[in-house]
Amino acid sequence: MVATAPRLDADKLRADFAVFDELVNGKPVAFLDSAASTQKPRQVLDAMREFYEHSYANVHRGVYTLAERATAGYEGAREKVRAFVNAPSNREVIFTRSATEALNLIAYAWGLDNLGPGDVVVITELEHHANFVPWQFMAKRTGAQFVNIPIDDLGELQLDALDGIAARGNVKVVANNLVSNTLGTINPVEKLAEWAHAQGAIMVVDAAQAAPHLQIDVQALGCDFLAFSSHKLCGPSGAGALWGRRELLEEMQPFNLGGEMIRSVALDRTSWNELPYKFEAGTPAIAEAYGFGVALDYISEIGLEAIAAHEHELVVQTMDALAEIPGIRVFGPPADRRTGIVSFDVENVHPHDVAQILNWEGVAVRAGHHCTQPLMTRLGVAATTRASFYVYSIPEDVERLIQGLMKVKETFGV
Ligand code: 7TS
Repeated sequence: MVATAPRLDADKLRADFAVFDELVNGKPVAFLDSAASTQKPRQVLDAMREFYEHSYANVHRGVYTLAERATAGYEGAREKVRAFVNAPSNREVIFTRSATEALNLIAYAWGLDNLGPGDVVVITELEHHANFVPWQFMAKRTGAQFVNIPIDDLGELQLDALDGIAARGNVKVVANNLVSNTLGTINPVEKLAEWAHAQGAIMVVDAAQAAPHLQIDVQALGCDFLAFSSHKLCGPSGAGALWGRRELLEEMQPFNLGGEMIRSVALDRTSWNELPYKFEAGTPAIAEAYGFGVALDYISEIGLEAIAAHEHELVVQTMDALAEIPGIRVFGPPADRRTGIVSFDVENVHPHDVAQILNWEGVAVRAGHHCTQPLMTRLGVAATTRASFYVYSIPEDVERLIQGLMKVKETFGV
């Protein structure tokens, strides 16, 4: 018997997304900007509406039925996040506003007390600003060095630079994305985590661009913190998650202060609540966390293996077609070492002009630096055009992208 890889039926899934039944500017939309944020299926939207209508109150404080339902929905979502990343305990899962907030939480709450002169903060040349700027800021503030792992011309990390970095001082933290949002590169986080631990450092993983596309197992990755957002995996915006190793979270001071995160407050002394509440001050994004959990169910049911296989087919189709067009340069590694992201440059045409003409054709892509300016500098460009895929993307979207690019070339005479 031949084992068949799991597959998804994108045409069938598209029925869950109302936007694909509509015309945008008179055309059906070829939505190729899922790396920025995904569309939302009816299942998530209906569940959130139902939650607001029948189970809504503030969480963790009421003894009445609605508050109990709301708390059960919110805490149920925490359990879904835990299972999704195979975290050992619910107490290690903190709801945040986004991956950005989760990464800032680590940089502040861990960094302020653990970094100082002589220490080294290690990031990479292909970080999203969300995992770059907070560490740069914290290194400056504490007097630590801020050192980056360079990439090669394909956008892959040059791990032979690690010895030189270790020689520079006391490496305390290594922060890297599991998948690059600009190139789609899948980074060797397990290896980096091993190296980080050998230096006595912690490993912080930005999984914003990985969690929607690859099975995540924080224990197998061997990292210490991992952050991701709901809105990139069919869930609502305004919700994200941070997983952290319990010993570290226990030792850390809180990030936000106020209600819910305390055990007791008096004029002379305040003590902190237990995990995870110590890091969840104030009223959280309750229905959004609930919707996040429903989105995790939605994509888990489709299956991450099927999602990865589907995106791979679209990436191969895109890269093959782009290779046929003179004057187009594709950035990043070969298709088998990336997720569903393709960044490229059309010679002599600014990416914003490319995206504008594609928009007239009903093709939605992102043009810009993608919040990765150090990477743009390394690639020697100010911006790229980026197409990115998700469960509802279809080969016809790619065909429309390619036809649109022909229009771009015709318009600019390139
Ligand atoms: N890390 C990576 C790798 C990302 O791609 C993003 C968002 C973030 C962190 C921040 O996530 P947020 O949910 O807190 O905003 N990336 C993108 C993008 O590529 N285009 O728009 C947002």
